[in-house]
Amino acid sequence: MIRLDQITLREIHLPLREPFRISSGTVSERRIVLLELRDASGAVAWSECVAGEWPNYSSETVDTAWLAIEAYVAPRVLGVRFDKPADVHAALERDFRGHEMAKAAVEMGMWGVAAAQAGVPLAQLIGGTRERIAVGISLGIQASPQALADKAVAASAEGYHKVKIKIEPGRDVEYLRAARLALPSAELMADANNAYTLADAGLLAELDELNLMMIEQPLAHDDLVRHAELQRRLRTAICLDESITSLERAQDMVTLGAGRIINIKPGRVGGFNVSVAIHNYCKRLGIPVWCGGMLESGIGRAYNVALASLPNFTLPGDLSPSRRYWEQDIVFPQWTMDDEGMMTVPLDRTGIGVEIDVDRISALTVRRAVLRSPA
Ligand code: OSB
Ligand code: MG
Repeated sequence: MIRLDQITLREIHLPLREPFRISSGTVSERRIVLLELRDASGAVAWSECVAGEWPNYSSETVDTAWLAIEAYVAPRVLGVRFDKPADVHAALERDFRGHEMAKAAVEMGMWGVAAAQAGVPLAQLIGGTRERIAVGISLGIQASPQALADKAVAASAEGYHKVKIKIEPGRDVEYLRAARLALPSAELMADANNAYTLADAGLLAELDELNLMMIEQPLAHDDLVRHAELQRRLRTAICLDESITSLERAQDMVTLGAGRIINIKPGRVGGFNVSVAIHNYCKRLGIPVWCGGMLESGIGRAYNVALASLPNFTLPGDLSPSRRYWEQDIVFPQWTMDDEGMMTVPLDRTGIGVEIDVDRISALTVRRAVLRSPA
C-alpha cells in the first residue's frame, strides 16, 4: 500500500559536458525537475521529470511540468491510498488529458517508493530479467561528416553497442555515409526528430543502402498515417519515438504498419505502467523495443536501466554512462559502462539502486516547492 504524504519538487541546473544538437534545437545546460516522494510509511524515493527546456520534442517543458505536477498531478496522489503502483496510472488519466511527462515523474516515483518499501530492487519489482544491459550512444548533429565519423569511431572503440546519429535535411545522407564508411560493420541508426515530410521519401530511401538498424521518427511527432506510407517506400525499418504516447498508439503503429520498432521512453507514455504494457504487447508480436533517453541525470537513468532489464528490450538503449553527459552526476555511484559496453543493473540494492547526492543537488537547486497532502 502506498500513500504519499509529501512531494518535494526541485529544479536544478546541470551543464552538459558538450552541447547536444538535434534537428529542432540545441541544449547546453539541462534544467531538470527532481521529485522527492515520501510515503506515510517513511519510505522515500527520488524521481526525475524528463520534460525539456523548450517544447521542441513534445509540448511539455520544465515549466509546464512544474505547474502540472503542482496543480494537477500531486493533488491526485497526495494522501490517496493505492494498493499498488500499477493503480496510479489510471487515477492520473481519468479526466486529465496530456502532461504525460509530469504524470510519469510522479507515477515512476511511486514505483520507486514501492520498491523501497518492499526492500527489493526496482528492476525486480517490475519483472526485469537481465543483470546487465547493452549500452548505446546518441550523437548530436556534428559540424561536418568527418567530425561525425570521428565521434562515431571513438564511440564504437569505447564499446558502445549502437551508435545513433541525429540527422536533419542537409545533414543526412552524406553524414551517415561517412559514418558507415568509417565503421563498415557497426550497428548504426539515424534519428530525425520529425525533420522530414513525405516529399523527402526519395531522399530517405537513399539510406537503404547504408544498412542502418532503423531510422527513428523521420516525420511529424503525431503522424502515424504518413509514417505508414513512408515505411511502405523504405527497406530500412522505421522506429517510432515521439508518436508513441500510449499503448493504443503502439497498437495503431502495428495496425497501420507505421513502423517496425519502438523506442520506449517512460516519460513520454506516462510512466512505468504503460511502458511495461507496450513492452508486453510488443513481446507478444515479436516487435523489438529499446529504451530511449532524454539526457537524464543519474536519477532518471536509474528508472531507464530498470525498465531496460525487461526481456523484450532486445536492442541497445540510449543509456550512456554518467561521464558521457556530466562532469559529475548527482548520484552515487556514477553510472558506468564496462569494457564489454554493458551497464550493470543494481540488483544488489533496494529501491532505485543509487544513493542521491543531496548536498550537490542543494547546491544546484534554483527553486523548490514542498507539496503536502491535505490534513
Ligand atoms: O529523440 O531520442 C531523442 C534527447 C533529447 C530529446 C530527444 C531525444 C534525445 C536523445 C538523447 O536522443 C539520448 C540520451 O539520453 O542519451
Ligand atoms: Mg528520438
